[in-house]
Amino acid sequence: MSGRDSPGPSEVLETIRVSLTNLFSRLALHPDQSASKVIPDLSFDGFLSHWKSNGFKKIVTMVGAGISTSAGIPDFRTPGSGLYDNLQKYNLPHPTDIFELDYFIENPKPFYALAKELYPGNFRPTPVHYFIRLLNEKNLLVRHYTQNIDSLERLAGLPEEKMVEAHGTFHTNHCLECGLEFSKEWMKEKIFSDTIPLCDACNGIVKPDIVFFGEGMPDKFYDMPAEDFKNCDLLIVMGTSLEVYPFASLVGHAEPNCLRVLINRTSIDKFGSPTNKRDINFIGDCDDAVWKMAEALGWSDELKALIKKEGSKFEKPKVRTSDNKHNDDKKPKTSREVPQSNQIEKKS
Ligand code: CNA
Repeated sequence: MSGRDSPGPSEVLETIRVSLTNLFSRLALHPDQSASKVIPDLSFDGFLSHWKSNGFKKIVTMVGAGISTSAGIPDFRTPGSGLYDNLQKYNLPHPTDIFELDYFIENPKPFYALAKELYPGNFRPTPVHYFIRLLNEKNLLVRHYTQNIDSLERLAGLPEEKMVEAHGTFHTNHCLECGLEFSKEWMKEKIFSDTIPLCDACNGIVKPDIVFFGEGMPDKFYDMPAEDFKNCDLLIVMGTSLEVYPFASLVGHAEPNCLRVLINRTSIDKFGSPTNKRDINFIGDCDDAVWKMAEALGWSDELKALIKKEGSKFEKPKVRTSDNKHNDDKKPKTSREVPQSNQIEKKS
């Protein structure tokens, strides 16, 4: 869901610079190749003990759909459960067409049917989202770059100015013909009443401001990395296949002495090489990884308390019955034991 139609000369130069940096780091031909490893032990445990003893000062996070799968939102590319394997009911010529602008203009129905299923507000944030909020509260987070359109970062309480929602959000909506803006509430009403949203002024199609293939990324995405990555000492990349450009090229902005940690269920060829000096791979679940980080740093109780406090905002007030009175008397679960089914009960 990305890509500009006609980038300007400075964007072209920047893309070339980032591509070359990526290529050099993949080939381990970085100008700084004689330097030693950024930390002595490039295993995940080595990273945790370095963080514990030396700390990091400026952290950038970069995430994709994998940080929201434990909330119940499918990603794109996981075989079987990913969205691209489950769009048959929409009879699309190709699964990615659901996010193609040209296809949308011809046939917006499949997109709006999917938008209803995945509408932000039906799901609650995961431990990863709250861990990122904790990084911010500890003044360690420079910026959070997300490809997600589920707004779970906002729901987790991460301030808007700390985020770059690279593929846009459902928070604002515009008419594709005349550019008139429509509110989130207006769009939600259309989506949930299965009505194709048409502009009150010109009858054009109104689309949420999420970035489709063939559309431009928000200016912030181009403006902020140069400053954000300056002196950044840790880049954490979570739950992304790094398949979608230009978002994936952000990893090339990290300076040679910036440690880059990839946390993902599947390994990614282009991330790290056997001779790399600063890349760490954690192949597994990102909720597990953040709990390991929290534990190593002594933040587990704080993270649990934050999840518990914020989680209560999503819960319906209980109606006391003799049955649940009995259950209430049982020992309370810790927040880590609270099931992360994450489907938010709709508030009436
Ligand atoms: P992707 O290409 O589907 O990759 C997701 C990656 O996450 C895969 O490599 C998975 O192995 C991995 N993964 C899945 N679950 C976990 C987990 N629990 N722990 C660790 N790793 C996991 O998705 P990307 O985000 O890389 O691709 C970018 C697209 C997907 C963007 O345009 C998004 O807008 C779009 N997308 C967003 C959402 C959302 O907002 N939640 C959902 C689906 C797709």
